[in-house]
Amino acid sequence: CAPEKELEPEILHVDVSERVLIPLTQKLTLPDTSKLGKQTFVIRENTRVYASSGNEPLAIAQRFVNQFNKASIFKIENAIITAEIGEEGVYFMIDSIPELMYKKEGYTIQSANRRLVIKAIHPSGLYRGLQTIKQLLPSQIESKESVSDSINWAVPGLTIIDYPEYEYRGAMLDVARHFFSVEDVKRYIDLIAQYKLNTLHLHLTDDQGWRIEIKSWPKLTTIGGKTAVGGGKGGFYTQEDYKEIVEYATQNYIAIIPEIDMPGHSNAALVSYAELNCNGISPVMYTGMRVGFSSFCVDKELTYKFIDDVIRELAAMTPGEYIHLGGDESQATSDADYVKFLNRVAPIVAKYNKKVMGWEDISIMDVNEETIVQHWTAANKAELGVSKGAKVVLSPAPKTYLDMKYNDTTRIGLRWAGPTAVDSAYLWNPKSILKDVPHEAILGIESPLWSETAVTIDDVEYLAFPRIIGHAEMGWSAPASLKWESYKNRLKQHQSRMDLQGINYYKSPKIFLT
Ligand code: TNX
Repeated sequence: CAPEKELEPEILHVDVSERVLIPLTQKLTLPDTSKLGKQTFVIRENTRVYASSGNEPLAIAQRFVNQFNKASIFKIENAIITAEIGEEGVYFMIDSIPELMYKKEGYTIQSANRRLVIKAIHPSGLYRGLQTIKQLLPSQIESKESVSDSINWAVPGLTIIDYPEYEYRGAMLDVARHFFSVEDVKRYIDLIAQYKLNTLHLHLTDDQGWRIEIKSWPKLTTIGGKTAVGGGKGGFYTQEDYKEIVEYATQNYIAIIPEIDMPGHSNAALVSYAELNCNGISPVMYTGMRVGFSSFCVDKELTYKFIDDVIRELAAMTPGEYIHLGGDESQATSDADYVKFLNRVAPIVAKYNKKVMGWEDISIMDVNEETIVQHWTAANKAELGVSKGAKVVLSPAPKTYLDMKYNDTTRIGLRWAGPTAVDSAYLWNPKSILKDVPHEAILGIESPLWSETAVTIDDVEYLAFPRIIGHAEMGWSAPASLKWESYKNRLKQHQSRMDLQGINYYKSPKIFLT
């Protein structure tokens, strides 16, 4: 290894302002100016990467090595396990950290001349810390092939103590209106994970398509999965596909929340099985964009046998705690029937050891402390749920619906809650969306992307990016640090990172070079 005296501080000094972070960290401290240059950490050919014992820290450290080796012209060696911090190198260590008590996703980084040390109390924190490390390196770290220019792989000297403001930071993808392949979903996971989101809610069923194989009711997918909005070819996930998505998400410390929408938004199921309809007659597949016309048959016993089978099979493949029951826009079901129905279904979810999540409309049923209601349009309904003890996730449509157009001229998107420009998506206060809701009841923020107008993953990226990045920052960073001008400048500096990843983001002329 190169002795310290050979280093040239002038060349190695990296100003942290050249490495802007999104989301902002909670606490970042720089070494005093006289030591700045000397404190820069540089990755060289002989740099070793270490992890504390256990599969997960090692896998996270190896992820770092793999990404580095993809981008760099010289290669570093595979990560190895170490019991303690010793020689020069990069360290991913599980440790007890008093400042991070109860902060499962928190982490610390210390970057100095000889060592770059990431510590956390849980592997998920190491994984979040890895995302910060990538942003502390030159943007070429995102390159998918080795960059030929000689890159100074330097991390500025600093100390970070970081943890999320909210425990739930999510994205939702509607795979029912248009279907997205396993590869597409993995790509979306990659893109959101780098901004420290921890939940992906999959809207698996709707009037236009049923997208998850249920072995005891096979026609759901062979019939109900056959089409999509606009009459396209549709598709579905086999149980193996779904498990592959769950596994991929787990490796990225993202929980999957599957949604089976009920009692409304159920036309695809009702088409698949005539006997689920009150009159025993199947409707036809629907490929339009209307909502609110379908309902499961509340007074048929078969309905509950069906839902028990679906939830049993889904719960068995879902390690996360929640099953989302939808419950939105059930205009074809009376309120009395709606409550009767959901009060029978919620215990089925509990029977399979899962907790209920639903759109805020479900607040009129017997929700409890374990329920999550998801606010989207009617604050009073979410407030009702919270008054009964439920927790809330915020997805206010005018701010977080990624399927809204950015402005009148953008090529895809709906209009009903928008248009939503990039600044508008960022400029809102999660604490003032609902009245009389204690801060502890707000679990976090989710950005839903309904896919009526999104046909390909390129369309998804166009609608999601960059708005979802702002939501990710709101979910992670301290509220007092959220300033549009600062965020806008940082986002602009992330353009090259997005370009290297081939993200099809909307190039808002207010922010990016076009
Ligand atoms: C409302 S938000 C819906 C969806 C549509 C979406 C389009 C919600 C719970 N329901 O069925 O796809 O608007 O923006």
